[in-house]
Amino acid sequence: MDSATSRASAPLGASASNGLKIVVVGGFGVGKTTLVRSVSEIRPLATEETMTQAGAAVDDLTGVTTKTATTVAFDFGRITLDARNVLYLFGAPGQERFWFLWDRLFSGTLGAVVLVDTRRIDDSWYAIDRLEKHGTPFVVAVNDFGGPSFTPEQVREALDLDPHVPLVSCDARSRESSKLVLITLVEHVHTLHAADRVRPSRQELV
Ligand SMILES: Nc1nc2c(ncn2[C@@H]2O[C@H](COP(=O)(O)OP(=O)(O)OP(=O)(O)O)[C@@H](O)[C@H]2O)c(=O)[nH]1
Ligand SMILES: [Mg+2]
Repeated sequence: MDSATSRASAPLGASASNGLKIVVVGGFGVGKTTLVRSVSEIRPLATEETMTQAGAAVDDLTGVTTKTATTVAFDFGRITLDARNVLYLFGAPGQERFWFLWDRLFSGTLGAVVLVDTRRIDDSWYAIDRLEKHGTPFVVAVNDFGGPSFTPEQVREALDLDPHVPLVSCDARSRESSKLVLITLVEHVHTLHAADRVRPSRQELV
C-alpha cells in the first residue's frame, strides 16, 4: 500500500467551512503532480494518462525522457489547516495542448505555486505570464532535478521575475519541502493583503 493510499480515509471535519484554493502550475514534467501527491492528506485525485507513441509528435520529452504519464485534466489534493480552514490543491496540466484549462483553474484561487525545472526554465515562463495577467499572487519554486544550478538572480532574470515575488528551491517528492513552498505562498499572500489594508483608500488621499 503506498503512503497516499493510507491517507485516503482522512475525513473532512464537520466544522470545516472555509475552503482556500491553491494551484500548482508550470511547464511539462516539472513535478506538479508529485508536489500535490506529496503534501495531500488524502489520496489525491490524479488524471494521469500513459504517454504513447500516438503523442510522440506533440509530447516534447527533451530533458524528461523517463516520463511515462502526463496530467490531462488536473490533480486534486487537500490539507486541513485547522478546524475551519482547508486548503484545496489543484495541480495544472503542463502540456501546451491543455493550457486552455488554466484560466478556469486560476479562478477563485488564493494563490499559485509555479514550479521550475532548471533544465528547461523557459517552459514555466508562460505560467507566470498567465498568472500576472490574471492578477493571481504566486511564488516560484525551483524543483531539484539535479540539473544545472543557477543563482537566484539568474533564475529571476531568465523568468523576468518581479523582485517582490518569492523564489525558493524545493524537492517536490519531499512532503516537508513541499509544505515549505506552500507556507511561503501563504505568507506572501498574507503580506500582500496586509499591504492592501495599510494602503490609504482613494477617499483618504483626496
Ligand atoms: N529528481 C527529481 N525528480 C522529480 C522531482 N519531482 C518530480 N520528479 C519526477 O519527475 C517526473 C515528472 O513529475 P510529474 O509530477 O509527473 O510532473 P508534472 O509537472 O505533473 O507533469 P505534467 O503533468 O505531465 O506536466 C516524475 O517521474 C517524478 O517522479 C524532484 O524534485 N526531483
Ligand atoms: Mg502532472
